Amino acid sequence: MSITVSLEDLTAQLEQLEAEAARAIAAAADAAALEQLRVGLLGKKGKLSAVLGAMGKLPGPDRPVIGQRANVLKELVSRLLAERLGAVKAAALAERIAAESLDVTAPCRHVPPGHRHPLISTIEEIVDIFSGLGYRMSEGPEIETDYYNFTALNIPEHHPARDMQDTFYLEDGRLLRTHTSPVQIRYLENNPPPVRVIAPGRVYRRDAVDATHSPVFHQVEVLAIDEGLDFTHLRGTVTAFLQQFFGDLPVRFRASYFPFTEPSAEVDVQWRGRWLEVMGCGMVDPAVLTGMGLDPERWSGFAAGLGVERFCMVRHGIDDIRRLYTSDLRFLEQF
Ligand code: 2NM
Repeated sequence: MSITVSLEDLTAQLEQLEAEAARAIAAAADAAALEQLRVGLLGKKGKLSAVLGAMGKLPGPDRPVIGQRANVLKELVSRLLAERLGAVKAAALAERIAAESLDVTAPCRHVPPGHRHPLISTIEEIVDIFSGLGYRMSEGPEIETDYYNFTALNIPEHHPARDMQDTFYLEDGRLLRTHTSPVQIRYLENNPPPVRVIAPGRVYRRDAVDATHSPVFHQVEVLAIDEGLDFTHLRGTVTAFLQQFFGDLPVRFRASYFPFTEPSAEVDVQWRGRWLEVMGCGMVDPAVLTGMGLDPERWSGFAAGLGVERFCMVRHGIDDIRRLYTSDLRFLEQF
């Protein structure tokens, strides 16, 4: 038994399908419902496929008429699906935005603002003053070789000058730097004079802890090398720096000794009526210049070094260096 289908039948079916699809799509509430409709209408086992399956039973000349009509339907349904999908997504977004409204006046959890550690601000202040005097800043490794920390600075092995700066050694013979001068030696290797450079950083000495000593502390070292530099340039620079940092107070230089400078001096400032020793300095020893391949007949230089903790303690009236390392907020919040 064969079922006969007519062109009119199929055309009517397609028209009915179109009307049904348009109604269902317009009523679909969300993306999932639309996907379900797409599968039911246009999928392999969907309603359109069913109609097209019956097309084979039409007389030959009628088939393209239904084929074309089916294509028009397919395109229309696809377009309606896409449009409706856009609309439901936009509606969902609008709803979410309305529901998630943000009250910018609502009270919030209190997060106290942080600030720099007083040691860091002291370093920054010192670096700022020297950059105003035309100095570059340079940094280097805290683990150093014997050469950069001692030998290049005119402190040979087995020389008593080594006792001034006892340090910590690694098993491979390297050591924790006792000053930031090695940074300046490295800087000179890469930058021909004239140079003006300061080297801030952490340094190490084998010292017992007390109110004024720590095996780890911070230094800033200063170096200028040029033609014609003499002790007056050293004195002028150090005095200008100290008066910017501490205010316009008396400064005095006392003869001293460092292996890497000759002559050398300690510098005191008169702070609240007392003389306080605040830095060391001197003219770079010709032996250091020669070691760097510089002719001491042409180049001369001055250098100075200071302990950041001491500067910080004097400035803020702090009586114990350990306060700078214990991270006690009741103390640190005062700065
Ligand atoms: C000081 C005192 C005197 C110093 C020397 C050098 C270098 F690299 F040029 F040799 N840098 N810093 C120096 C000189 C440091 O600290 C108390």
